[in-house]
Amino acid sequence: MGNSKNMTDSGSDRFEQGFWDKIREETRIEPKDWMPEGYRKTLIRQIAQHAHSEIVGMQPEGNWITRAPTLERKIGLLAKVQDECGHGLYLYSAAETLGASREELLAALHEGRMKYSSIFNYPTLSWADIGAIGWLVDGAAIVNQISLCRNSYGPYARAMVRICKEESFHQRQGYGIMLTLTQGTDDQQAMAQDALNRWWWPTLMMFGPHDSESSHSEQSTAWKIKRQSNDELRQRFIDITVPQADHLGLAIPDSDLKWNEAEGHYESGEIDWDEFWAVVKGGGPCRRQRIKTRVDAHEKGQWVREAATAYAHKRASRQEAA
Ligand code: BYC
Repeated sequence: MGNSKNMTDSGSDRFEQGFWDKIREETRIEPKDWMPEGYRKTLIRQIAQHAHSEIVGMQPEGNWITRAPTLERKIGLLAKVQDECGHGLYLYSAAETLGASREELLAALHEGRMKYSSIFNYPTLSWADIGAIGWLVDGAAIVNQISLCRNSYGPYARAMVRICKEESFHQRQGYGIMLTLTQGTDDQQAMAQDALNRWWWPTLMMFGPHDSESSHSEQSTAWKIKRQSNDELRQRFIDITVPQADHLGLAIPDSDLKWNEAEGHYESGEIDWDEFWAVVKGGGPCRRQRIKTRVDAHEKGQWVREAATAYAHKRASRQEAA
């Protein structure tokens, strides 16, 4: 690996200068390029947190596959959950290019040493929650990830391009579910409103703390890992989503929400930051269940990994013999 320990420790001025030249010129940093150790560690943290979010995010939705109301909805949801697994794979692969193995990252997730997005610690109580996740959670993910398509690390940026394309289908299937429910019976409309009430604020929390409270933003912005700030992206999401809620005939659960004509943005109420930090620190309503389900799935999949490894060895030795 190009950024071996010796190289990063010695970190000669020439290498460092070359790194910053690339950052300034918007040339992507690639796995074999020299990079500061902090840059590598920050990327591993963020990419792994993102990968963990994808695979833990399969759980709240996977929970509804057997209960989808129609065959078409079931097929759509199954495909979405499979896509999320694929996104995890692209992201773990991107982290591997930085020298972090999938095994060690998964162990860190399972042992609570690494985070995943706060949003997946909330329960999916009704079918409308599947609509709300697609519309809001995937909608928020797209806003964040479109920005990440321009991040400075090549493998991460390229993974984001593909993930964003797939997320846009997810967002549309979620909005489609909400549209069907809001055009349905009074009970269905109430279900859709209830889902929006429960998912709105946790979705806004996905963008992270206010810029003033964000410990990593300044450095990550200098390295062009982050291209827009937490608050800028959150504001963009609100501006895009409020008209969509209006179209559905649903009310955003924020009495302070109002359009500011002069600014060209919606003003909104304050997030409950105590709740955010409690969830981030492991206190979310479903956290224990999510980790247990993940660890169980990992243990049950041990034989699959062993079989795949044995098959790969067999193929390699046959090719060698041929
Ligand atoms: N949840 O300095 P900050 C998806 C942590 S999956 C938990 O602003 P940063 C999808 C943060 O890690 C969506 N923790 O951090 C999947 C840091 O803690 P440490 C996942 C959070 O990294 C299935 C501390 O708070 N998307 O799309 O500069 C179905 C200070 O924060 C959260 C990504 O992961 C949170 N919400 O900015 C459907 C995108 N927010 O490490 C959809 C990639 C903050 O110092 N990640 N923290 O202990 C990012 O863009 C950035 O990491 C963040 C945070 C904007 C999230």
